[in-house]
Amino acid sequence: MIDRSGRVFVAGHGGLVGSAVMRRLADGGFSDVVTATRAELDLRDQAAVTAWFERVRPEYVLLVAGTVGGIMANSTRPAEFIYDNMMIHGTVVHAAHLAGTRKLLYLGSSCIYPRDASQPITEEELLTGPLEPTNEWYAIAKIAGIKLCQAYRRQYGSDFISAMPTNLYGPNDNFDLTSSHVLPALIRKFHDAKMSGGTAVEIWGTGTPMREFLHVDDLADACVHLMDHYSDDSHINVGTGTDITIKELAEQIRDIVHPDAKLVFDTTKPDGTPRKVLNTTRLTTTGWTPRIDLTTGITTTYQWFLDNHADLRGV
Ligand code: GFB
Repeated sequence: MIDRSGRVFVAGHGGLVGSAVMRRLADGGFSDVVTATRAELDLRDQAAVTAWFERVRPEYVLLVAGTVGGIMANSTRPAEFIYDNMMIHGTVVHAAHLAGTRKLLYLGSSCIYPRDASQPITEEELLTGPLEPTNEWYAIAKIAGIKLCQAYRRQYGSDFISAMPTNLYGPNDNFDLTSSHVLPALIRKFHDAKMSGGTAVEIWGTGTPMREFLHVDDLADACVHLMDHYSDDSHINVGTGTDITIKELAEQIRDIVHPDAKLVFDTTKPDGTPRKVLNTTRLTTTGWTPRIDLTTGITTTYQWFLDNHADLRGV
């Protein structure tokens, strides 16, 4: 178990994952949690990050910062996705090493695996085949992050671990239709249709791709669990082990948000990876399983949207 009174740095505390980690640390009795806003610290700037670590000296680091987005953002902004992420991981891991950080958890993504990986995807599938083209820039940066942690562990004995979460959603998600992931995008689209009295809701692609969805509060809980109980060279998958088609997801969201709506598939938009479901055996053998089922998760995330997005909810 890591020391609850030790200083913990959450890199990326304002994002979907970071804000969930902040809630989990507060609930877990962590008494010394430190953060830095983008204005205070540019995580892509090695000199600034090194100086910050020398001054603040966090004992533990949860590296959950990054430039993230859905299929469209990944395919249209490849330079930002590869540069920002490679820099952020490089600076923070190196500074943590220099400052003698006791343990660091680096968060990757299930898109690190080959497009045609065997399903459910085990950790061993990494680097066994070509990546999905819509997100290869982000995936390459995330793979570099895993290798970075392994390299520091091998050369310096650093206790740096990597976790690979599946597709995430929850409070503080991005509901912008050009950069969001599918789940918040569809909540917003069904909601917008309901508010405008419309029934047609556009779903990108064919609806046949399969995805696995994990509530971000479950991920945050898994991160703390792994900080307490996992210390290995290999990355570890974090998911539910269950997937559904995008059509089934859209139907579930429709039933919760706007039951009268009709699904219209825009097949000019990309499908991306045909299927992406993680094998979570390694995680479950450490004694962790998720708690929030998809229906509950969608319902509470929609409520969060209604409570927090007066700007977007058409009132
Ligand atoms: O969530 P998403 O953008 O990312 O898309 P990926 C998942 C699937 O939902 C794709 C479809 O087949 C989309 O075509 N989809 C349907 C939609 N309607 C929509 C919509 O309105 N918005 C969006 N965004 N999708 C991402 C990667 O891949 O997964 C990232 O690009 C990251 O690198 C993330 O790894 C977890 O699951 O395809």
